[in-house]
Amino acid sequence: MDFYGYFRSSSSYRCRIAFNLKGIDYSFKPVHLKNGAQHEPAFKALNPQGLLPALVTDEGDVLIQSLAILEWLDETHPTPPLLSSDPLTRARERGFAQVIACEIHPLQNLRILKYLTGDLGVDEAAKDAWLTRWLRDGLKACEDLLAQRSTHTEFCYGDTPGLADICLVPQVFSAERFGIRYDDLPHVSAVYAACQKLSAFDNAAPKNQPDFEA
Ligand SMILES: N[C@@H](CCC(=O)N[C@@H](CS)C(=O)NCC(=O)O)C(=O)O
Repeated sequence: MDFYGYFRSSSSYRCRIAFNLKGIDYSFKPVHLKNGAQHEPAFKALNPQGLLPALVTDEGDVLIQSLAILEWLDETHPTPPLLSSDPLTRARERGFAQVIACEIHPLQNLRILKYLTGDLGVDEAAKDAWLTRWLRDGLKACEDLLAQRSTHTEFCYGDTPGLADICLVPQVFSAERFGIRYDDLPHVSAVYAACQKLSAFDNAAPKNQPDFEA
């Protein structure tokens, strides 16, 4: 399959972790977000939203939206599973993933930051305040959700990494990139550290991608 991504894109990062955990081979098609390649007609023919990632399956079907791609990967390559076999835990894993993918990440997206600093004329300090407000609030909610668990497992919702961890790690990476602190969030920090020890996560990191730029 063909995977359209970018080293620094956190929704691409999520999919890379899942590919690695499941041992799925793919052909990487870099789309240079900073240069605006996501707006080119060839890419918009795949994803009219002009957003990464996009996955073209071996049958030629195009999939967009990282959470949908992750669930499709899990359904078509069930081992190891990304979701618990228990419906309640599954709902919690999906809820946690959506806190990140639907509530935090959209507010740090390139097009949003460009609109703030370009169209609205917001200065760098105000942009940083925006990022700090929304990323900190979001990670604090993740911390509180992890603290509420009845069992404090090594990963978010179990002894093996799953959907929630796949979403958390790129979000913490983004916090680091934007200079947002999270060292006072012990559960988030512990899960992040546990994931970092796994090659599936390390190999998916932006610095280890073929299109990486310092
Ligand atoms: N909800 C989407 C988010 C997709 C998204 O925002 N992708 C970013 C990269 S992480 C992007 O392509 N941004 C391009 C832009 O803002 O112009 C998903 O989970 O796939």
